[in-house]
Amino acid sequence: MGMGMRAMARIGGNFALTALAAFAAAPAMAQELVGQPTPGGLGLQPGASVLAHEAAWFHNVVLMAMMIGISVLVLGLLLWIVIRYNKRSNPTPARWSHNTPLEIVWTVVPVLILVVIALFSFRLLFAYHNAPEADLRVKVTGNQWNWGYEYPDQSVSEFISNMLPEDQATAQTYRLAADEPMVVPVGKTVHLLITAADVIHAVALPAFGIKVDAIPGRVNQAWFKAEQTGDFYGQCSELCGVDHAFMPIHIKVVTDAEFAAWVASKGGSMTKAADDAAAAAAATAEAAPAVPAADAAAPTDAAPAAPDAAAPDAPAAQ
Ligand SMILES: [Cu+2]
Repeated sequence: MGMGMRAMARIGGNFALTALAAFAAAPAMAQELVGQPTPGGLGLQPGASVLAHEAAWFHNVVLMAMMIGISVLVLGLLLWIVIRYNKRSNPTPARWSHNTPLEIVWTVVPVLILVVIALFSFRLLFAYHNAPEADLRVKVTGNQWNWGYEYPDQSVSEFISNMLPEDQATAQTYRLAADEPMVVPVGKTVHLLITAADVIHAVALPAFGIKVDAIPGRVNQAWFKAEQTGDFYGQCSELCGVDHAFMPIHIKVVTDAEFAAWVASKGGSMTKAADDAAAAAAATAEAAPAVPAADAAAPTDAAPAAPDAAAPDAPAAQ
């Protein structure tokens, strides 16, 4: 009996120590690896975008507090009933049933808990949907079993991103790293236009707080603004077939200059949007020869003014 108790105490003590060590070690280890899973890590990956911080706060502060509070309350009630109302301490049990005030309390309190969760949850949902103005758009297409990335504003046509084979990746980044990552500039708002070519896939990138389905015939949207340069890894998160585990999402965040160099290496142009606006303005000028030459030339010089060049004609025509 004595031995048994001692062994139990030792196991309990070891468990408590292990749990404590895991909690103490997790934040320290998690700080070392941003954008990828940490071996032995607990909890969410450290965030590198505003949505990831907000989602982590919602989970760690709001939801965890409620889960712990409810668990402790229920455990306390159970222990109280077991100790106070067992057969020995309470030989003659009460025979009453129903207690209206108590029933109102256990209906209203859970409703209030859900309302509080909903308030924070909707706030987060709106943050996901109210994306700031895009600095850059990337069309993301899920294929069986790789990803296609296209940059319409920079005229970078779609390229395919395949998983790096085992002998070219490190043990840590195998099944996370890709041969042709999506490259984006740091500190810029990136809109992802997400679709699929065959079956449903999903874009998930924990460090940016993103998980959005890629559905054939439909364009879903996600956004992020990377806070630091580096490699960020995610994976397809919708079971999409036999190679589902082999189509990682690898996003490389670089400086503006590096991004411009990368766009050039892909045969794209950083000024594509400006080029298009200028071309549209020139076309408008040609289509309306009556416009004085000075007015026609102005929008060509200042590309963003191109839509205004057409505007004065429109109300006149109606
Ligand atoms: Cu997939």
